[in-house]
Amino acid sequence: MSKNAFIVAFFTFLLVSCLAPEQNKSGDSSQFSAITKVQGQASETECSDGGVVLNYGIDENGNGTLDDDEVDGSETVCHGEDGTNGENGANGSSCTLSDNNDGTSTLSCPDGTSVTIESAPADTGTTLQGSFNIENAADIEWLAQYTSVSGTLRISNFADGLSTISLPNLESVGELWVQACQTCTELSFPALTQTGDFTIQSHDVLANISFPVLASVDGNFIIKNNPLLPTNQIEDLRDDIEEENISGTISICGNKDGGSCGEYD
Ligand SMILES: [Ca+2]
Repeated sequence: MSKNAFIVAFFTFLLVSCLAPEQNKSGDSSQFSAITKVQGQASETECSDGGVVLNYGIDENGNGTLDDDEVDGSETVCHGEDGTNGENGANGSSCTLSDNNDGTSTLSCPDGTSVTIESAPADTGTTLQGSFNIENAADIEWLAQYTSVSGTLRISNFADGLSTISLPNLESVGELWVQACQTCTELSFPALTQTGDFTIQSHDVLANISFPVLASVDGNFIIKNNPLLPTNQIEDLRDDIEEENISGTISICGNKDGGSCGEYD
């Protein structure tokens, strides 16, 4: 029952209770009945939370309607004050993502729905298949995206004046051949652990080489004819790798403070 309907019913009950004795006196209660009619909404000054103005009277002509000339009076009935706000409800639960450890993950939601998605592949580095000849700085930059080269990496005959050749991401190479960079003073391969044949030769100004984690040379170890590269630095590298991890011939000659190469070196 709406609030207004309740008010009308309540008021009708009151009115019937008050008027019934007089009607009984007349002995003809069926001819007259009390009736109310909503005149309109109560004003805000009358009812701060809203309400209605009710007209009441006797339906003297028995037409079921309170006609204007039947109105005996009016009453304003206000709604009750609004209650205080309730407490906020608990937060809803959200979807969860679980790893299936098989390259997929499952997203599950409280409503029972779920979806399996492929996980992003782990960053395992990339292998460049084949053999490549690196000749300038742009080639070096391009190669930096790879961690491995399956074939021979030949770095030779640089013509663009690069002084340092650095491949910080390269971890393994099928064969490394660095030759005749006439402006190169330094070679830096900080991540290289594995190579096949290992050759560094014929650099006029090369003075420093850095292979701090190189642990295996599956082939010949040849560093020769680099007049500014100290021989003891080369020998230290050879010792760090350890000779048993070098499967082929070791040739160190023609470098700074070292002996010259013979006919067959
Ligand atoms: Ca009437």
